[in-house]
Amino acid sequence: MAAGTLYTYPENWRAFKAQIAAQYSGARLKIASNPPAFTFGQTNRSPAFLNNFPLGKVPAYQGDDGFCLFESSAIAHYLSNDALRGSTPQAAAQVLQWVSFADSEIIPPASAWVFPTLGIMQFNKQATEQAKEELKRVLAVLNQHLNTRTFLVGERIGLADITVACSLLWLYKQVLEPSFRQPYPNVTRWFVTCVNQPQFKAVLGEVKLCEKMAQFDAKKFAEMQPKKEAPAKKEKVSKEGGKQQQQPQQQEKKEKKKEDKKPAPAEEEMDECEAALAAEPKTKDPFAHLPKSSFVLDEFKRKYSNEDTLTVALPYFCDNFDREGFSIWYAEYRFPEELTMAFMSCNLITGMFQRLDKLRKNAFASVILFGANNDSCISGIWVFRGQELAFPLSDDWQIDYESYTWRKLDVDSEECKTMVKEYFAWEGEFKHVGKPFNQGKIFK
Ligand SMILES: N[C@@H](CCC(=O)N[C@@H](CS)C(=O)NCC(=O)O)C(=O)O
Repeated sequence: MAAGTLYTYPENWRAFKAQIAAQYSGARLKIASNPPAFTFGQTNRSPAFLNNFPLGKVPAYQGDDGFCLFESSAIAHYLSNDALRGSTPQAAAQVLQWVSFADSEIIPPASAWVFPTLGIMQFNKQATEQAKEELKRVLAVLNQHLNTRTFLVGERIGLADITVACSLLWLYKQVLEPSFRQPYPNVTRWFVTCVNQPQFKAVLGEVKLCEKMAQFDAKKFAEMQPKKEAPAKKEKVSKEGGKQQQQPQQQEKKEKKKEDKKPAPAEEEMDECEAALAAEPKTKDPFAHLPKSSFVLDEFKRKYSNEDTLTVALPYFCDNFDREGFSIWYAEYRFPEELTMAFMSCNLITGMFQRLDKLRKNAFASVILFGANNDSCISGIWVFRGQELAFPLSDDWQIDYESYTWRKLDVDSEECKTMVKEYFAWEGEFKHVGKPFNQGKIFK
């Protein structure tokens, strides 16, 4: 069973294909879509990323075993099972047919029509009208095919349905208003069936079909253009919503006027993906609602890093811990049988810490790898701001936490006191870990 990380930006429909396929197949997929794990425009241009994915594009997949793959359809294929891929040569070929159909027949006109409505591409009336006509043809083909079928290939949902439905996602959300989709009832019936499957819902959430065709969002488009150094320009919006010729300010020189009359050079506009990312709402502090705490986590961390654990840091922790403002959790890695080389398991732990860097001000953890190569387990003590597990509070933090079981400890219990002491000091009996691990070597 495949297990690995999918690098993408949030809400990327290309990544959705792989994510939904993984929901069906049971492949274990971590999503790296936000800092610190992944910053679109930075991480994907770093030498380390380019070494694995030379185009620097996302989605990109890296297996826990190091296997790297780019191109969203290939990733979705890899994360599928045989049932999704088509279990006969004919079915598999038909799946490929619909995947190619989505790439070459749906995506180009869908992008031309939908992106201006999201304000991430300039509006061009002719291009939009042409896209609408192309999509009518595409929808008619699908409608005809689905006239006698529930799904695109075979009797069950497969990769063809996942891929084509994801390609139609933004169309159905933004522009396919009831009158436009009315001639294609089989397509809408099939699309609604797909997106209401639990495996789709787990990734897409509730998909609300468009009620009124969205138009070009000129304001958003203007806002999302990168700031230029040139003086401010006035901008008018035509009745159709198209941006008219930009007018330079009067005091600018004639030469400058000439320049400004040219359409903006392509490289100055955001590409569709950067614009989609810029459109993401800014995340707010997930702990903002909590009352101020008397326990200064930073101060404890300073003592823990610089002074003796048992004589200084631990007593400070016990004396100052704020049970209303913080909670203590025991975490155990769920798949110890998959841990092989110790250095890889250590990377797993440190990778998790790196991905959770933004939690630094609100959490502390001491995690230990017990045992030896090919026979080990991981567990730790986590201290979190608030009384709930912090991970679900932010999409940024959800990559690793499902690989662990989490148990909130009663701060007054002997169990908690012992665990805190042992994990903080990295020494002790670790009775709960059991033999042979608690007698074996401890990698810290
Ligand atoms: N055919 C590719 C397209 C991937 C693609 O164009 N990705 C864009 C984001 S939507 C990207 O990563 N662009 C970054 C760049 O070009 O630097 C796929 O389906 O995976």
